[in-house]
Order: sequence, then C-alpha cells, then structure tokens
Amino acid sequence: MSQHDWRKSVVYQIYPKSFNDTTGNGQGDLQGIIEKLDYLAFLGVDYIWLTPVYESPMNDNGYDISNYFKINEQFGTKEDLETLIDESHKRNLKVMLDIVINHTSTEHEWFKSAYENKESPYRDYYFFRKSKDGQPPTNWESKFGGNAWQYDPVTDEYYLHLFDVTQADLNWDNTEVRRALYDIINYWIDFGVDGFRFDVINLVSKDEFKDSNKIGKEFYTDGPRVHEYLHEMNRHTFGDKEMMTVGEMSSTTIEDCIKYSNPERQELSSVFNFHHLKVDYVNGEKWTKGQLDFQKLKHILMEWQLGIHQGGGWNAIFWCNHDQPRVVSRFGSDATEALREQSAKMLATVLHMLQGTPYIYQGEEIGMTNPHFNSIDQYRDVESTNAFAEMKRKGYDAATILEILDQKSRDNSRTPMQWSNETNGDFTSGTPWIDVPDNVASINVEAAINDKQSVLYTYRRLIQLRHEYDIITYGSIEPLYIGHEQLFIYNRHYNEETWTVIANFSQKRVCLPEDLTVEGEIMVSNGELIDGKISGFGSIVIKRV
Ligand code: TEU
Repeated sequence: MSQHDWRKSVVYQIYPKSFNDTTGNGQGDLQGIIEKLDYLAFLGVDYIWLTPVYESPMNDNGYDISNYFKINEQFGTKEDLETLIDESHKRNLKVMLDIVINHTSTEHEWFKSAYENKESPYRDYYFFRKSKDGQPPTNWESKFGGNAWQYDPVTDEYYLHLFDVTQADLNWDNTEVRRALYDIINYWIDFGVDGFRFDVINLVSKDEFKDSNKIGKEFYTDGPRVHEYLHEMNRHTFGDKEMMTVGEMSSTTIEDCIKYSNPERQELSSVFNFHHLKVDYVNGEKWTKGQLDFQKLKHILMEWQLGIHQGGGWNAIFWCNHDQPRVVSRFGSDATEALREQSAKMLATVLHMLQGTPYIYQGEEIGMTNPHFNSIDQYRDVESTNAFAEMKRKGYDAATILEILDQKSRDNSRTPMQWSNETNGDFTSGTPWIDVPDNVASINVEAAINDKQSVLYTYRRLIQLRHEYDIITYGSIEPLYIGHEQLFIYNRHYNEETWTVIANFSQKRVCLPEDLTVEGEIMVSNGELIDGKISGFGSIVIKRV
C-alpha cells in the first residue's frame, strides 16, 4: 500500500470557538488556528477538521448555518480561511470542513422565504405538515428535548426540527434541494479543502411521518433512500477527487456503516458511530449518572472492529469530540495527577492501536479533563440548558442535576484550549465565552511540550507508529480474554506479524492472564510490568518476534 494512503492518517479536530482567540473578544478565530499550525505539525497529525465556521446565529455553535457560502465574522474572513489552508498545506496538513446539510438555521434565506408562506418556492425545501387533531403531525421527540415539530401560525402547519427549534430539517426527497446542497460542497472543493465531515448524514432520508411508540428514530435513522442519496452526492461532488470524507452516523448499524464506507459503493470514506460511548448511560438514557460498563465497551468496540473489517468498510475511531465529555474524566480518572497521566496514556494507546482513522479532539492530546463546573450559570450549550430545565420540571434537585451535567454535558469538551499557565490558559486576552478549568495551571500545552514523559509525547509516538507500521492500518484484529474484568487485550495480525495490546482499565495492579506471554519488542508503553502484573492504568504494545 502506498505511503500516502489516506487510511494511514490521523485527524485532529478543532472547535474554533474554543481553540485560540487573537482578537480578545473571548472566542477563538481562524487566525488563532493559523498561529498554532506549527504545534499541530509537531504533534504529527495529517488532517485538521474544523467544526462549522460558516455564517450562523450560533444557537448551536455553528451547526445552525444561515449561509453556506459565507464565513462567520466572529471567526474571520474567507481570506483567513484561504491562508489557513495554504499554511496548512505548507506543513503537510490537510483541511476538512464540517458540512451540515440535514438541516439549516431558520435564519437561512430558504427558510425565511418558506416560513409563513405556503406559496414560497422554498416551502418544499423543508417538511411542513398539517396538524393532527390539534396536535403536532407526529409524536417524535427533538434530540434536544420537546416535540420535534414547531408550529407556523400563519399557515397553520408545523415544520420538522430533529435538533433545536432553530434547526429546520431539509427535505432531501426534493431533487432541487439535493442539487443545491451539491453546489455547496462543490464550492468548497473548488475553494481548496481536502475533505469533509458530514453532520448527522444518516438522518437525511425520512420515512413515513407516523407516530412512534418510542421517540421516532426508526422513521429517519438510516432511512429508505439514504444510500441512494449518498451515492448520488458522491457522484456529483467529491467522488472522483482525492478527498477524505467521514459521515457522522447517529444510532446506526454495522450493516449500514459497511454500505456507507465500503469503497465499492461510492458513498463515503469512513463512518463515526457512537455505540461505544453510550456505555455509561443508565438504561440507554443520557441524562443519568452512570458508570462505565467495561464489558459492554469492549464488546461493542470489538464487534465494530470485526464487523467493519469483514465487510470492507472503514471506521473513524475516537473517544472525544465536541459533543462528548473528556475521556480521561470519563473512562480513566482525573482524581490525581498521576492517575490522570496514566489513564490518558492508556486510553490513547488502546484507541490508536485499533483499525480505523483515529480522531484526536483538541486538548485530548494533553489529557484535558472535564471542567467540573458547579453552577448552571457556567453552562452554555443549548442541549445542556434544555436538559437542566427538563430535569427541574421532573422534580430533580439542583445538586443532582449538576452532577449529571458534570458527567454528561457537551460543555465538558468545549472549554478553552489550555495553552499555558498564564491567565485563561493564554486562550484569550479578554473574557473567555466559557470558563477555563482550574487545572490549567498544570495541564497546558507548554508544560506538556517541556515534559518528555507527558501525555502529549504518547500521542506523538502513537501517530508516528501508525505512519511507520502498516500493521496498525491494515492488520486484522483478534480480541483476547474478552471477559477479563480489568484488562483490555487484543492482537493485531498482518502478513506474518503479530502485535499484542494490553491495557489495564483499573487503578490497581492487575495480574496478566497466566498463559499470556510478554515476549517481544515493546513499541510503546506506560506503567510497568513487574512479577506478571501490570500497573494501574498501565498499557503496553508488544511486537512479537
Ligand atoms: O451531533 C449529532 C448528535 O446527535 C449528537 O452527537 C448530539 O449532540 C448528542 O446526541 C446529543 O446528546 C451533531 C453535531 O456534532 C452536534 O454538535 C450538533 O448539535 C448536531 O449534530 C446538530 O447539528
């Protein structure tokens, strides 16, 4: 396989609003990203993915787009983005943009024309439907709480919004809509970007509008025409170009993800799924205080690794993104500095030795933690504030709600990037739009660069290994001792070679299984192996000789 095969790449996700502010307005910007490209080149990643930077009222931090051809002034200008792309390319970094086309903002021209006007040529760009016996057309729930239909009083109809009320779902069954969306993608291809991340792209084909006995997911997830649409999109846009694409797939299946990402089908290059991150939900409910179900985590990850490998698809692999709490606080421990360091390294190793394209979310590479906010006033995210109101309505006491938010809120990952131990972590010279965690004094990029034993150097090493050894990209996977209560162990096989990955998910020393030998060359490790025991949150990767 070629040196330049995109499958050997590692992606770094940037949430521009929280990355680096150069204007002092408390919010990050494109110039701020440009300033930090040398750092990303030092880390060694191949791609950066920017979450949406288009014009937007920012009710959902840019996932509510009002103009796909304009850059949000808060982030800068088109020239800034051009410079960002050029400067990235000089450093061998490629740039992916986020494409949000399941819905537009209700501030988008199309929606503004369609709303309160049945005769608008854009009315059929969205889903406007009549009420059912004075009730919304269906009982589907919005992913951000409440019914998924909003009333339009002038026309006496409702429009569908699977997310916030200001994010109206687009009608992909209308060929004109699809054509308009392909124009957007082609515009950014011509602009010079190298790839795309497609937001909730498996929700674009809606089935019948019928009541559900759950929340409605079955009527729009991996819907009836979704594969046809993605194939069509591929053919009309990036399909024959050298572009890496990844689709964000909500509540999907292995079977569908093979279809989305098997190259023969010409849909997308790779897929994100979230099943392995729902392992601390109680009875499948996000807004609960749960604990990691370690067996479930291993089983889900392995099922997806094996299934996608066999079906010729391709996984995007990740622990963190802008919607998820920090993994070190979540599946590791941030109780002490030593536990944080060890568990962050162990989690990095387990993930980066899997097959697929690894994504690193800004700050993960230095082991950033959840901020542990203790007041609702510190939260900004619309989903979190809605959930807070909903839990209050249900009678939860404030302390319990705060504990749940501390564990589950999307704001856990949206706090500013911690660059140094200066005021506000040197993220801004002004007042940050969301608080900087107290631990910025010790957890920051500057400190991490100066300490060769830091989490940062483990990430660097893991990226280098992927670039150097084909087994990590192409090798098959073999789960071992899957029922073990503390250890996550697997082999990778490629040609005649075998690598073994051993990771301890507990704080305590744990005995290795008796018949597991540790002979071979150690490729990366944290912690120690003494008398057949592996240290708390230790991990080791052995190349068998
Ligand atoms: O997220 C889709 C999505 O369903 C989730 O990750 C969601 O945030 C979570 O289920 C809530 O519990 C994407 C974006 O990543 C997210 O930031 C946007 O808010 C959402 O789409 C709407 O565009």
